Amino acid sequence: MSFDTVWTNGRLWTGRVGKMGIPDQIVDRGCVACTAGKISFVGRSEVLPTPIDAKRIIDVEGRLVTPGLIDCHTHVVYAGHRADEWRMRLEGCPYQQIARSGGGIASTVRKVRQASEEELFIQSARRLEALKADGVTTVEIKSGYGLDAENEAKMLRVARRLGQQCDVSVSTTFLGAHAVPPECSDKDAYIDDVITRQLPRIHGEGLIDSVDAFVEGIGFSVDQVRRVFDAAKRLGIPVKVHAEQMSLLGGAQMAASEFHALSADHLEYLDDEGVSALARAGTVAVLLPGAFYFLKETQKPPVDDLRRAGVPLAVATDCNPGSSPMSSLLLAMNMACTLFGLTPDEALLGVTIHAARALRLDHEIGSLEIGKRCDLAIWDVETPAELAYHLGVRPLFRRVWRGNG
Ligand code: DI6
Ligand code: FE
Repeated sequence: MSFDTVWTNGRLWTGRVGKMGIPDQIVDRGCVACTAGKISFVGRSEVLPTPIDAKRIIDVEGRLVTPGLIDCHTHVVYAGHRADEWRMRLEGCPYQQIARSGGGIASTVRKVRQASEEELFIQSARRLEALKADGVTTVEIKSGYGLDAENEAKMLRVARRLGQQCDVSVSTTFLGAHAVPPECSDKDAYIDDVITRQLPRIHGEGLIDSVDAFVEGIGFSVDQVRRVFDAAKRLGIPVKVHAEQMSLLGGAQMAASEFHALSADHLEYLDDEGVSALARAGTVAVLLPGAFYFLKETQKPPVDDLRRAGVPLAVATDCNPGSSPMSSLLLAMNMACTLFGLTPDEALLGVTIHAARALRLDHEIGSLEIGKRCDLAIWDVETPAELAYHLGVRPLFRRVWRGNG
């Protein structure tokens, strides 16, 4: 057998999960081989016939090798910043009040509409580079700051272009139902626009991999979002939801039980029925501790209940200018452990195989298995727990995307 590249002498954390939900043991003196961008061997070096027949052999000298990390919930495409608003919040003005008085998401909408596609690309690429420096090889990117057909499409074109030009895989999410745009006073009328104008047109341009919506007092009601999801379903597009972040409205339960949502995200206020609905539907719970931290929230997601119910837990940055201006997935892992009580192993599963599942890409990425894409992160650490432990160190040695790197 002839390989393109073989990485030898690694300590492999495969991300494969056994029957009891427990990850495989570390494979010492392990090898990963790549052929045509896909993993063609993974396991102990002894099993490979010697001498190894490969165009390139890289000795990683005992370093930890994991699947490339996956950030399954970001709003990385946006323009400007909201540091002024942050200062107001530090002085005691609540996030929801700022949103209701025309700031918040609406202020980023103004900046995104003003920005050219090129400007938006340059600003977003900078944040994407920071994510990549943490070993990220796949990123989900949402729209939601355009809030009309033209600007939502502009955001998702930028997202696609980032995926074409930045050595990273991008999964796009249409989040037209993120907020009501400044020019519109009626939420139902805006939802009509999302369903009849934005969604069909942007889907027609091939820009939508999934559809998301924000169920919240400052966002939309369960009934309004149900209409958006019905429209997505008719087009055959999978859905996910921002739900129970600041209050319990039942968005997660609706999305899971009625639409088999890929994921339900935030979930600080999720109740028992919501937990059961996620478990039954196989919906991934995406935890976003950056937003919890940055908004100084106190209500934590019901991690013990989710775990007991067997709901897969993912962890993401929620990188956005208002509630989580964070471009470090390793920091999100640390926060998931320190703030929400995940174990370091759970945090790592949360940015690999469970994040892949939240994007319906678990057959292609998220673990070191033959046939999957050869996306790897090679780390200057001894143990997997160190990935979530070091703050601000960025222990990445090398990032491999589709066999390159
Ligand atoms: N929840 C969030 O945390 C972000 N969007 C959402 O639905 C916040 C977006 C922003 O404030 O710009
Ligand atoms: Fe978000």
